[in-house]
This record gives sequence, structure tokens and C-alpha cells, in this order.
Amino acid sequence: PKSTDDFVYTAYHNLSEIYSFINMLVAENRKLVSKIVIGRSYKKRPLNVLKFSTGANRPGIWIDTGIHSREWVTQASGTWFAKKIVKDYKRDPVLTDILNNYDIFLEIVTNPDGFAFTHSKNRMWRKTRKPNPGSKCVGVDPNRNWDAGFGGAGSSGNPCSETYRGPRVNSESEVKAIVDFVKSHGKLKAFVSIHSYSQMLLYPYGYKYTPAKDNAELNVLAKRTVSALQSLYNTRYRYGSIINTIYQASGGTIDWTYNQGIKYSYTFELRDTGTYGFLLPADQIVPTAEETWLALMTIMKHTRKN
Ligand code: ING
Ligand code: ZN
Repeated sequence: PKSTDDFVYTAYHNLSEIYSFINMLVAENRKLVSKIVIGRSYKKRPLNVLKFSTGANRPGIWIDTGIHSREWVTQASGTWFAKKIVKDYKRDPVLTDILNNYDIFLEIVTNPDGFAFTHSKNRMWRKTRKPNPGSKCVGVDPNRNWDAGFGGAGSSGNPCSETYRGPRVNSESEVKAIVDFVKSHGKLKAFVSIHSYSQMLLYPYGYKYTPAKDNAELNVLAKRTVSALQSLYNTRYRYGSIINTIYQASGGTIDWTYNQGIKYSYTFELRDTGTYGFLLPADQIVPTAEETWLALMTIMKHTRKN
């Protein structure tokens, strides 16, 4: 494609295609969009974040997709969200109001080494691609590597496990780059980390049963958010805290961001509930992205009001 207008949103794309999409989107929308490289992956690939901004010193909303590389509908949806934002700014009054007051940060390929590997060698690869000294097994689960209950139940110390936590907190450069960004930004108000599959909207905590201080508000907002999502194609989502809704998981992204003071910390598990799982047919990409966008707008609107 020569522009983001003829990018094929109804198909899955590889890493170089998504990187060139990012560059095209920036080139076409210089006033609204810029690319920030927040770090490098283990294999030195850039960790690209799209910044949508209409003014200086704004609070921010973070969205990431693809931290688990095999969850292809998430990177595909992230690409669709990016185009949706540039199309709707100055057209949709609600998004325009959000962008006139908040910056939106979008990391589409949060685990580029894993993503490249899902295209070249193993479609079902989840983790990073950093070797583990003393083991033949490669990679760390980047959703068990954060400094929130690190090492507890719901993660593994075995490098061959899909939920291997890594040798230490933030050992993965893909995780550390986001940690440094969140800390240096200092005023992110919402943090949404997007996975698949299961059709769930989850909030802290995953590492402990103690309800989050904001449990009541997070629950009410989750209920409204899944209802907005369902309104488009009747896709049904469950919602609740991670530990009570999916399973115990320690060292997860949004438990850390919540403990950093980012109240609206959520994780989505997009389509489906297991019929196709990670191998979601490409004809479901755009419907998934469209319904998820309604959900994201609900969270962003609430963030804007609060
Ligand atoms: N599910 C998530 C996982 O990493 C999760 C569930 C979400 C755990 C948020 C912790 C925090 O296991 C998938 N599909 O990756
Ligand atoms: Zn995942």
C-alpha cells in the first residue's frame, strides 16, 4: 500500500508491514501523530509508540496490543484503532474532545521479536525471544515480568513454561521500556493492555484477592464498557478482577500500572471464546476492532470526566 487508506485492515500483516503502516500514518498526519521509540527489543528492533496529540503537557491514555505475540487480532485491531483515531479527530465530537485534552499513546507491536517469530517459525509463540542461560528454552512471559507480586502464584520459575516470569523484575527490555515511559511521563490516567482470547474485561488485581481500592468504580465502568461493546454485534464479555474472573496471575502489567496510581488500568481479552482462539479468522478483525473501539471510547470518556 502507498497510503493508510489502501492498507488492508481485513487481513493479518507481518512486522515490516505494520512498521511501514506506522511510518505512513505519521507522514500523512504530521500535526496529530508522531512516533516515539521507547526502547529496543532483545533483537534490537524498535519499540514504536504512536503518540496522538494536539497540545503540550497533556495527561495521557495508554493502549498496548500484542504484548503476547500470537494474539494476532490484537495487533491487527491496534492498527485499525490508529486509523480510526486520525479519521475521527475533528469529525467525531467525543473523540475530538478527548484529544483536545489528553494525549493517546498506542504501542501496536509490544513484543516485536515474538511477533516476527510467529510469522517465521512458530505461529503459537507467546513470550519474548531472549535466551535463558542454562536452559534450551527461550523467552520470558512479558505479562509476568512486572513488579507487582513478582514471583508469586500464577507465574512460573521454569524457563520452559509459557508463564516463565524471567530472572528478575523488568528483565525484558520490552517491559522495562514501558516502565521507564510510564514513570517519566508521570501523568497517565488510563492504561489499557489488550490480549486475546476469552472475551473478558479485567481489572486489578491478578496477584492477590484483596480488592483494588477503586474496585467499585472499576466494576461499574467495566459493566458499562462491556455493554457498549456488546451493542454493536452482540458479542458477550465477562468482566471482573483478574484473579476472580480468569485466574491468579502475578507480575502482570496492569497490576503494576494500577499500583503506580493509574486508576483506570484494564486488560481486554478480545474474541473469541475458543472456537478459533488465537487463530481468529481474518474476517473477524474489523468487527472485533469496531466493537472494541466502542469499549475503549467508554473508558476514555470516563477518564476524561474524572
Ligand atoms: N491472558 C492473560 C495472561 O497473561 C491476564 C491474562 C491478564 C493475566 C492480565 C494477568 C493480567 O495469562 C492471555 N491470554 O494472555
Ligand atoms: Zn495474552
